[in-house]
Amino acid sequence: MDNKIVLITGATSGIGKACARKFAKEGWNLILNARNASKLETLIYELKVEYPKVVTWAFLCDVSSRKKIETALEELPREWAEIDLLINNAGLVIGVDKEFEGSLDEWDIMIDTNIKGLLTMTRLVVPGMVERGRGHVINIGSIAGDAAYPGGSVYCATKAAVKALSDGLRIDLVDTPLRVTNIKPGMVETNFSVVRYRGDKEAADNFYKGIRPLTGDDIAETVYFAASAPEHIQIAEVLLMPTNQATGTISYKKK
Ligand code: 8X3
Repeated sequence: MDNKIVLITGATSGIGKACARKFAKEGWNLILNARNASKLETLIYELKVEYPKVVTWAFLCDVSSRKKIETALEELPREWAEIDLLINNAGLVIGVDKEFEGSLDEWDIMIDTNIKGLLTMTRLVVPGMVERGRGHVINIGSIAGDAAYPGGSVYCATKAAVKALSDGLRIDLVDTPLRVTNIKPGMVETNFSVVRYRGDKEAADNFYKGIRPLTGDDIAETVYFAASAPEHIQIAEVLLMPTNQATGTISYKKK
């Protein structure tokens, strides 16, 4: 393929979708991951309408399932296999409970997606990059990984893990041309916040009252900036937040 190839996990909403549009606009070929086939089809259709020249591959699987990722990678045609950029974006937060009260099942989902999904993708995609002597992994971490906040214990722990895994990978790749970036957004208004409040849109909207939050597009611009930096520059970390946010230690109160 003439154009560079980016694989984006969790591509059908929020930051992932914004990244898909940004990289399509910039002429990259897109491997788009999602769990939901019809949402993925809709995204691919929308991208085709907006960017008629875009070339896409649907990478349908739940990143929390190692087996499903392995199968989806095996099914990747040879011309798609040489991935230049892996954007580990798939991630979620469910609930704002205390660590001694929350749902073990919801915590499993967060840990399996935010940590194990990201790690499996990295483990399976990076060896090819090392072999080819080129590649970049951009992890979507969070300000939540820098310090725990009330109502965020397990989610914050998963994002602290993303920081450790990004730093560890950067160390392990230091003698290669590959780059590793951890993007750490603060408050971003996407469907992500609605999932945090288990579907309660009013509670999610309320949270942003009085401030202008970041958008998925704001984050996608930063991701693209890191991806398109000259090869000798490794943007290791970016912490970005709305102008009226100063720290990550916000209180996510129960409604
Ligand atoms: C999302 C940032 O602070 O809303 O990762 O949890 S925060």
